[in-house]
Amino acid sequence: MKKALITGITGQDGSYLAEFLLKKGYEVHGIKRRASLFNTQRIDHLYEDPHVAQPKMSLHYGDLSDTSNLTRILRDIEPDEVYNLGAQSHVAVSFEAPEYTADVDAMGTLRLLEAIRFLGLEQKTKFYQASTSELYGLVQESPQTETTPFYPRSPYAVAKLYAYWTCVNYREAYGLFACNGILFNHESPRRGETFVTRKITRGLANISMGLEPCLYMGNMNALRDWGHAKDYVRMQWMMLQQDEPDDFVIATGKQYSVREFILWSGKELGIDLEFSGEGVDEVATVVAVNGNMAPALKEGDVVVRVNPRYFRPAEVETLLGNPAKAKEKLGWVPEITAQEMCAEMVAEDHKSARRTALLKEHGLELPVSVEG
Ligand code: NDP
Ligand code: GDR
Repeated sequence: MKKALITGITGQDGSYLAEFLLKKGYEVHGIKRRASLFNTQRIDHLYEDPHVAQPKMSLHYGDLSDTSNLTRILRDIEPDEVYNLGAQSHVAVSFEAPEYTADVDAMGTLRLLEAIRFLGLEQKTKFYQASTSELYGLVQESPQTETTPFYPRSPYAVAKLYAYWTCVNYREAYGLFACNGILFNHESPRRGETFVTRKITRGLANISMGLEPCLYMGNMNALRDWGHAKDYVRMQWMMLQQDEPDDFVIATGKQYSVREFILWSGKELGIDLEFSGEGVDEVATVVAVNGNMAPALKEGDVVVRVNPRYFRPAEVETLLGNPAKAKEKLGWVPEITAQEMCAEMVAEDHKSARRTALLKEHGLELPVSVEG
């Protein structure tokens, strides 16, 4: 039985990857951070009580900022594969906490790779690094491929650039089987609530049920190549099953704006929206309500406004990936379109908004977090 260690197992990708590897028969180990509240919601359905069985999935307390902790976990498990998905992964937050982001996203990767080397696991342990399309930042060519020059535009992207090259360097210097997946944005109903797609699907679902008044957005002109996390974790595993380590762009090859994603989400809720105004005065207004998914809305309601607090000090305006190498060498193609993914996300968020609205109707009001 192969053993895998996943950093970031409690995150969006970590949860899908753990599911995927368990189905493949792996023994899965994950690093979780100590938190003052439970932070395992995304993997609770995979949990097996360690008191009664030898579980297929085990969690270890740890942190990418703690060298001895990482080394001890690696020594105890001796994994066949390490998936380094743990990160301070929010681009806007990285401008607020640049040093922490560098410590976890850049140095954390170095710590793991050094621990593998220190423990003499170079020939046994394969390493996957969660690299990102944010490396392209101010894009130098379009669509972006594995050879497009990088131009990072945030502390997050700069930290991930360090991690990218460290991974390449350990491959070249020490013969480690280390791969970079240069993944473009990928989303799902498990996406963190403050990333733009989930902020939109959750926000509009709440508004449609009368739980929030309005959605406040940043730069709606931004263009992204959005895929589904389920498709992308499959590729993370495929990369480590090759004969030779290599780096791959993982993307859909299609690009849409944040504004388009808002319109799709509205449609899924039966709301037709129209944008008007410009810059910080731009709004989206309801022009028709169809069906019964949005009982709180009527024609003329303003549901989206712009708020400059969501603008970034330096923006990545456009990203579009060319996944030809992944298709050619590994036979990978994405199976879920951005529109299908949006529909799935809206359906899940609407279910949860209905539940909250029902409780409210019965006097059991739950606070709805809106800060994003
Ligand atoms: P999430 O933000 O959903 O998950 C991040 C994970 O990292 C969480 O489990 C989090 O723990 C953990 N983590 C954060 N800080 C630390 C730390 N100091 N030590 C250990 N673990 C930590 O990210 P995604 O699942 O979306 O992304 C996975 C990886 O892929 C990340 O590295 C991200 O940067 C990268 N990436 C993501 C893309 C995307 O579109 N989703 C695209 C390209 C790259 P906790 O749950 O406790 O917060
Ligand atoms: P990104 O994702 O920065 O691409 O990083 P995010 O969803 O946060 O932003 C995408 C684009 O939407 C614009 N935007 C807003 N973004 C947020 N979060 N909130 C808003 O209100 C808002 N309004 C407009 C942003 O400015 C941006 O242009 C994600 C993360 O998962 C990274 O970890 C990963 O590496 C990259 O994708 C690929």
